[in-house]
Amino acid sequence: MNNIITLGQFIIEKQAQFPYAKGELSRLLRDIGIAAKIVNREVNKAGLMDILGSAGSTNIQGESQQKLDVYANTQFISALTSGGECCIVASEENEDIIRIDSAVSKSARYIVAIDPLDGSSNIDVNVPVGTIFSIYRRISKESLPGLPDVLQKGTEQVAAGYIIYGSSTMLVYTTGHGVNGFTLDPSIGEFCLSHPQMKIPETGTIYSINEGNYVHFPEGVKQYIKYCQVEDVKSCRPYSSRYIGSMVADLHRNLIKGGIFIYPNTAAAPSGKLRLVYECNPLAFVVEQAGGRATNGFSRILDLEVNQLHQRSPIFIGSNHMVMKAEAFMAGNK
Ligand code: AHM
Ligand code: MG
Repeated sequence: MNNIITLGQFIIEKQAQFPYAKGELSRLLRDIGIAAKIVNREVNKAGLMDILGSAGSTNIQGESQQKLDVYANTQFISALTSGGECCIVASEENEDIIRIDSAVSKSARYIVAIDPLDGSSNIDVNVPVGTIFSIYRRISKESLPGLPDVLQKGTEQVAAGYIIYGSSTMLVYTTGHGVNGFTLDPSIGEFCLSHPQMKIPETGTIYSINEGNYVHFPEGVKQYIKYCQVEDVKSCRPYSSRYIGSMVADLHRNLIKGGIFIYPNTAAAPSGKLRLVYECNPLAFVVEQAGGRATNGFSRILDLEVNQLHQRSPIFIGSNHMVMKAEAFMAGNK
């Protein structure tokens, strides 16, 4: 085994570059990595256990919860609670923030927002699913930590990333100094650095959108889709359409190969489907750090005001040139 750098070693090395760092963020990232391995174990053997299918409950969004949704949520919350570095967890699966009241957590300086199992409607058919996480610094000083600590703009994130439970399991994250990807080596049970300093290609040939909703899309999106389908040798069009329906998987592919992912507003969902706090902001941070772009069609995702925990936003995210092109179509149809 030559030159293997595990996630744990990498985090410690990075921390050493910041002599005043107290190691809390490092420990938080380590806790997320541990919870990811536990969830990965269950996702991997899902077909063998009584863990597939609906849990018979609905989450705050009114969506049916899968048993694995509930399992992943419990694992991440428990890892973050026992770690002691985090004073609030906000989860896509919970209506309210979870304030961690243990003696150590009262003085903890970090807030974590998670979508514990994104794309969970795909679990039963063995399609990749993911976990998305986002870390903020607590802004409440004397007072108890609360909702304002969570409702910070995406620009205030100190770290964000995702885990993709796919043909191999990867953890990809940024602390604002580029993006690094780690692949889980099941034989040693460690995430190992496999994709250092990830960069998204400036442009690509893949567009990802649920085209079944075409009739409900804004005019600018309809025109951009037509643009993607028109033949043009110079820009390698027509582009390929690839839509897994699991955002982490669609985004991960586009991050590596180049492409654009769009979940726009529709007539039925005027603010789109995806959540700003749990999905859009963390993935926008990762993609920007990889050299890409993320907007709501008009404005940068990371600059959007966050007013509600479960706020939704349209998203156009991926390779710089492709996102800018889609924005140009949106601007022509304001
Ligand atoms: P979830 O958090 O409830 O799993 O929903 C988010 C998922 C994304 O992963 C995916 O991109 C999108 O929903 C797919 O939605 P649709 O089926 O409307 O295309
Ligand atoms: Mg989700």
